[in-house]
Amino acid sequence: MNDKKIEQLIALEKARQKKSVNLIASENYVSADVLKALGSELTNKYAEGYPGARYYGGNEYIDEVEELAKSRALKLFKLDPKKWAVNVQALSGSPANLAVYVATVPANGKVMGMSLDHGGHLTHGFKASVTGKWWKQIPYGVNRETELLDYKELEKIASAEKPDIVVAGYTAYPRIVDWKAMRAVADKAGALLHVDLSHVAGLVAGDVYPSPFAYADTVMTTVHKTLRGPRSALIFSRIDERKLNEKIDKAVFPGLQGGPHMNQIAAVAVALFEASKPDFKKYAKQVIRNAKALAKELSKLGWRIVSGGTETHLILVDTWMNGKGISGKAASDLLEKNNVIVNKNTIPFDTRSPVDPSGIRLGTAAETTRGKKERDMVVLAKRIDKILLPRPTATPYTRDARTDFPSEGKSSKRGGTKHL
Ligand code: DSN
Repeated sequence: MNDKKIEQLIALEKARQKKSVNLIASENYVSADVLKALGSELTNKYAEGYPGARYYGGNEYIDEVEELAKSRALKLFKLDPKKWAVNVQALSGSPANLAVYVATVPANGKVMGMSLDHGGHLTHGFKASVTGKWWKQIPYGVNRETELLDYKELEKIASAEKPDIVVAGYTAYPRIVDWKAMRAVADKAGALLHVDLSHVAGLVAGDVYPSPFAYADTVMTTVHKTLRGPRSALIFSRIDERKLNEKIDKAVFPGLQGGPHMNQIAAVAVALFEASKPDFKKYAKQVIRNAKALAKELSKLGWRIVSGGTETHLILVDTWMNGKGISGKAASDLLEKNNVIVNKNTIPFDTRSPVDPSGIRLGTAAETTRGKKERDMVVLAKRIDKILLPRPTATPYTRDARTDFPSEGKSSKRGGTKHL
C-alpha cells in the first residue's frame, strides 16, 4: 500500500488477532474468500434500488450478486421462496432492527424487548437507542431464581401491555429459546413476533439450535457472528396479505439507506455458500461442544456460570460473585493484559453498573474456527482461572450455584463449588 500508516495499522491488528485468544461471543474469523469479496471492485458500484429496479445503470452483474445472496439465504434456512422473502441490504444488525420497526410498528407504538442488562440489545427498545425514543419499550427479563425465560410471566406482560411487536433473540442468553412459547407471548397481545437471531444464526444453519421460522413473522440476523460472514444483516419476512416484505424493503431503501454496499452483499453470498457445506455443520456442533467444555471446567474451578451452563456458543460468567470474586471490568482488563479477549457484561439483576458490571461474556465461535477442541477449552479455563486468581483481594469463597454439571458440585440443584 502507498498509505504506509494504514498498512502498518492493518498489520498490527492482524498480529494482535493472531496472538490473542478471542472469546468475544459476537466475533469470528472470515475465510479468505469472504475477504476477497469484501476487497473487490464491487465496492465501486452504486446500486440504489433492488434487482431489476435500480436508479443507476450498469447493474447487470450487481443484480445477479444480490439475487444470489437472497436465494442462498432462503435456502440455508430451509425457507420456501413463495412464503418467505429476504432483504440483504441492511448494513448491519442495528439498522436492520430499526428497519423492521419502521416497517411494522406505528409511531409511539410499543416494542416488547428484553432489557439490556438481562441480555437484550440496544435496538430492542433501550432508552439510549432511537428504538427506545421513537417507540416505547416494554421490558422483560429472565426469572431471578432460574435465570431463564419465564414464558408464562412474559405472557402476562404481553396481555397487560399489548405491545405491537415482541422481540425474541438475545445477546447474552446462553440457553435455547422456546420459539413456540414466544409465539404464544406475541399472540397474547396480537403482536408480531420478531426474532433477532444474530447470535445463534450459525447454530441454526448448522442444525444444532432450533429454528424460529415456523413461529416468527420476521427474523433478522447479522452475518458476522456464528454465521462467520462479513458485517451485514439479513431481514426475513413472511409473504402474506400483511405485505411485511414490501414494507421492510421500503423501510430499508429508501426509508433508511441509499446505495447498498455490494461488496458486502457479495461477501454475504460467499459466507452463505460456505455455511451450506457439510463442514459447517461439524463446525456448529463443535462450537457448542467447546462452550459446554469451557463452562464445565470454569464451573469446576469455582466460577458461577449464569443459568448454570450453556446450550449455545456463549457463556455468561458471574465473576463478581457478590463481592467474593472480581468485577467484570477488572476481569476483562486482566485477561486482555494476558492476551485473552473477552467482554465485560452485566448479569441478570446486576447490582453493579454497565461500565463495571458483575460478569464477563465468553463465546467459542471464533476459537472453534481456529480449530480448537474440548481439550483446548479445559486448558483455556485453567488459564483464565489462573489469570484472575489469586489477586491481592482474593479470599477463598464458597458459592451456591445452580449448575449443569452437578457431579462437579456438592449437590445437584444448587451445588456449592469451592474455589480457592
Ligand atoms: N454488539 C453485539 C454483541 O456483542 O452481542 C450485538 O450487536
